[in-house]
Amino acid sequence: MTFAKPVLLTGAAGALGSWLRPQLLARYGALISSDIAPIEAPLPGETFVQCDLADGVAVERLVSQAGPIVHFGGQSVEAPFHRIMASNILGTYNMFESARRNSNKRIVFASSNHVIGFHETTTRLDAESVMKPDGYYGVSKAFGENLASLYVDKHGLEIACLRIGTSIPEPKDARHLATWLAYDDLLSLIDACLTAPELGFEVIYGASANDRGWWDNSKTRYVRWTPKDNAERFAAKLLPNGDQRDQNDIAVRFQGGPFCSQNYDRQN
Ligand code: 15L
Repeated sequence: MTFAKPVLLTGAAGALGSWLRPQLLARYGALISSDIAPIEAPLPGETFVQCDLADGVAVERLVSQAGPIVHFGGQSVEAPFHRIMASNILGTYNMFESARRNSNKRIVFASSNHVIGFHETTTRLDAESVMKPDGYYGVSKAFGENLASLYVDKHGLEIACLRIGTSIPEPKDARHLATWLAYDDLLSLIDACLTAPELGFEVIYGASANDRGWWDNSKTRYVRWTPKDNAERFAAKLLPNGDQRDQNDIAVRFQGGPFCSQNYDRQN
């Protein structure tokens, strides 16, 4: 499929962005990549624009050259509030507002499982479950989802918020057996969002078809996506003696794992 204007990928220098660049380019024919950090060299057919998401003028210029937006830029782990505020809160506002002004209707927004991180791992969630962020990072992604909802309802944008679990080449620990999103499944998810005939506001959990998963996507309204991989094929290697973790450990008890235990000082 091709679009009238090139797909814009933000966060292009990050781990997921670096993997996605050639894939999106091959699928959609033209790509504008952007990041606050430089990349080594653009690929044939790719244009790279270095841009700080907190700089509204630069974001507007970037977005005006592009069509659909795959917004993976910003801080991707927990950090001091002011850093999160600049890249993820102001940065996401700049991105959605520029999209509105330039009529770039469709956005795939990399949200995160840390929007719901303080749900216990015994709870199965769907898109309507209440948000329970597990840090400033999770709060910033919750902000992004709410901003998306506003821009869809008030301005007619089309935004899919991907609550990505753990997208890495292979699961590395017991938690990842539930949260893993294989790279090929991430790509098919982005593609399903970009090519859905109709899209409004959608929240989709980004996890492979993991036997131990916690998230239910059966209520999606617009996007039809069936992940193919399953972290269970790594279980025997990761847990040769079964799951012996202390289930009362904060990082085990809650879905956000180590993001929940970071700075946790609740006494009761
Ligand atoms: C995320 O949102 C992070 O971007 C990623 O680095 C992982 O920590 C992932 O969540 C996770 O929960 O495993």
